[in-house]
Amino acid sequence: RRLDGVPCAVITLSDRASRGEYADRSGPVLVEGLQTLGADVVVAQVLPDGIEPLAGRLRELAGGDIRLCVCTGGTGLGARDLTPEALQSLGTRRVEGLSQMVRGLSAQHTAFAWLSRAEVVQLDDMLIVALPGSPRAAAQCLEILSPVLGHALAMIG
Ligand code: MTE
Ligand code: CU1
Repeated sequence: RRLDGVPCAVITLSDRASRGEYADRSGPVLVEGLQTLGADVVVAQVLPDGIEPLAGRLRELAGGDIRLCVCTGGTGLGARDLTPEALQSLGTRRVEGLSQMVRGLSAQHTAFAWLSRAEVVQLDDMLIVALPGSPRAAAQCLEILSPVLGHALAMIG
């Protein structure tokens, strides 16, 4: 399988899910998708929207064993959609082609895909993938990226 044994994290960004106002469904969808690819999901958590919670957590994770961190939510145009800004604040290196791949192939499902500020970036030896928030979008986007994630991680080293 494409991600056999790769230590992964899944982070859901949602103010409401973090307050317990509704159950996070996208995180579990991504955990299952990654496990199906063979990955070892060692972190799965919900954080509130905003720059600091995500940036702080990613800074911690970057020092450890996690090679792939898949985030969901906060890529839209709302005032609290700040996932791309959190990634930017860390001085990450953008993998422009993979962001384009996510949007371009998602557009086969919905034209709203072009509204997503989904991103793929590198932070040290961790690849960070920031996907839209709905469970359906998260599943579709992971599927879109799955053919290239293994090779991307192999290049990072
Ligand atoms: N991408 C895919 N593959 N499938 C989807 O259903 N939904 C879009 C888009 N990308 C969608 C998608 C919608 S409706 C929005 S508003 C944006 O992602 C941003 O989502 P977010 O604000 O939940 O991060
Ligand atoms: Cu939308």
